[in-house]
Amino acid sequence: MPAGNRKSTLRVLLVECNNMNKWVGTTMPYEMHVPPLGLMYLASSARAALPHLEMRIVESSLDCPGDAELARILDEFQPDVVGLRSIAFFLEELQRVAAVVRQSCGALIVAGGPIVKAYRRRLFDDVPELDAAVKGEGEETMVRLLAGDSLESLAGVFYRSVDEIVENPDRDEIAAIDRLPFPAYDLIDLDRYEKQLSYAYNHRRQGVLLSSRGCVYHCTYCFSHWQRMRLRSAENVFAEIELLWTRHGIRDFYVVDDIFNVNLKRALAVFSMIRAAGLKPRLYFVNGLRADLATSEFVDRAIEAGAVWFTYAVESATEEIQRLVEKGLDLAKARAIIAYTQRQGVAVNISTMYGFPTENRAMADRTLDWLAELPKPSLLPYHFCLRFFEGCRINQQALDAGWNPGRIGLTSRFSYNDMAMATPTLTKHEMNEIQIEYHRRFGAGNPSAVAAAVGTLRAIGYSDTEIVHMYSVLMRKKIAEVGDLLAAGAA
Ligand code: B12
Ligand code: SF4
Repeated sequence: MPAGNRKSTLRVLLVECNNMNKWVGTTMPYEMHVPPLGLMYLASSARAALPHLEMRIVESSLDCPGDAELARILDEFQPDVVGLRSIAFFLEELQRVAAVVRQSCGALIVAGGPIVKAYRRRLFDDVPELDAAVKGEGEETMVRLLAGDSLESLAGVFYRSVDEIVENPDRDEIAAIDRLPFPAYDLIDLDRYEKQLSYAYNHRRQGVLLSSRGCVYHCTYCFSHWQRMRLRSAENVFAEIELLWTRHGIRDFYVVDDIFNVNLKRALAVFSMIRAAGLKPRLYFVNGLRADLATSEFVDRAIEAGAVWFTYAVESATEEIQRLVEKGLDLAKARAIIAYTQRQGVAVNISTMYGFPTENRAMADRTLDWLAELPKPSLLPYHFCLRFFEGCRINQQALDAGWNPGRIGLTSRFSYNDMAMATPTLTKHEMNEIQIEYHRRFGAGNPSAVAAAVGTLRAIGYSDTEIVHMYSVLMRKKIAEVGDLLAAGAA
């Protein structure tokens, strides 16, 4: 590996280790695949710093769902280093990929992504093939590693030494994130991703945008592996949009920031640059927008700049739970701006959750009643059972509320839409009832909600094929045409 490597070119294979079957269910005819942004960032930084690299990016469930396919890629590429990104949910896939890599070649195996801070040194027990794991932000650590720095001297890693796992100090996060090179879109096949479902369940040439890193809030249930929040400048964000527009022909941009609207002035500046340049992108805020920071001006300017998809993270409409999870959302402001956005005819998703420590049936019902007071239901049925990720403060809150420790850990391995388990304040039956009640009132069980969602999707440019594919995933059954879907709404 690096220090002792005599070859003039260093070959680095980066693998997104995910298993979309596990996520959407094995019977699904369509899968969601999003360009692996973290790996594309790593690749562009590494190439900019070290010209002698040859890099390749693959997504395991898309490019090599079988061991033989993965072994073939390894045999053909002959990597010196294999970098694996994963999240806690996909531990088994990380294990599968690491085992095949170790059987196939002698490359250095390095893990990264949220799974590292979730599992920490225990990851080396679960994945014995690992040589090292990078904590949090990866660009600088990866560059130093590939430049030949020894693992002993490398900040920001865990590594396997002779008979122990060593943790080095954290690396400071990059302050000037405007200096990071834009993600390496040339290393992924955009045509291939267009055939998959995007984060907004349509088939488009996908641009994925991360205009900030981290978050200023500290909700107790949130898993964040960034240390602090950093914003890219409006100019830098616009420059990336323009580059993706001109060089890669991308028209659909999926914004994955934790809170894109945390700084209103910057958000408005991005929108006015898009308009001034005469670009007409479609913007999808697929991750969270903070509703009580949004204003009618934000919504209007966003729509003028092409926004068609807004996602507001509410979680619970009770003051008790807002306090417990330290989110502190102003529910009156949230309701007003959500209603305003819905009236503009764009897609509006409202993410809510149930199953919080100390939450009882009356509190969970209050969230449903709050949703009923809005002009429309959430476009996507986003009412999830709370999941506990290792390292989150809510785990201690659950223990304090008398939860069974074994159950807390278990939930992070389930998908958000998997069935719920009982809590000390909600029986399993009640948990199921809450989910059924949500779908009866706002989701697939309400024909007028489905019809309204279909109308909005068509209005923002979704084809009927996209709508059918989207609902096949959401309802976990194959729907042949939109007519069937509207009829199925009553089922
Ligand atoms: C986009 C996104 C998705 C997309 C696409 C996923 C993808 N391609 O990664 C979709 C919608 C499919 C998705 C789904 C889910 N997601 Co998601 N998702 C995100 C989101 C919003 C952004 C990810 C991203 O692009 N970040 C930006 C890049 C730059 O960061 P990064 O990938 O972490 O990479 C950096 C470092 O981690 C490191 N790094 C990463 N890989 C490697 C590899 C090596 C070798 C090295 C050295 C370094 C390194 O360097 C990178 C650059 O600094 C994050 C939240 C967030 N803000 O990060 C959640 C997040 C990753 N998702 C999460 C979860 C739980 C899920 C689901 C399991 C939800 C569910 N239960 O149904 C599903 C699983 C399906 C799936 N395929 O991922 C959690 C993971 C928590 C955990 N403890 O593991 C997160 C952190 C959200 C949260 N706070 O809960 N997700
Ligand atoms: S849940 Fe959202 S607002 Fe809260 S800390 Fe996480 S990213 Fe920030």
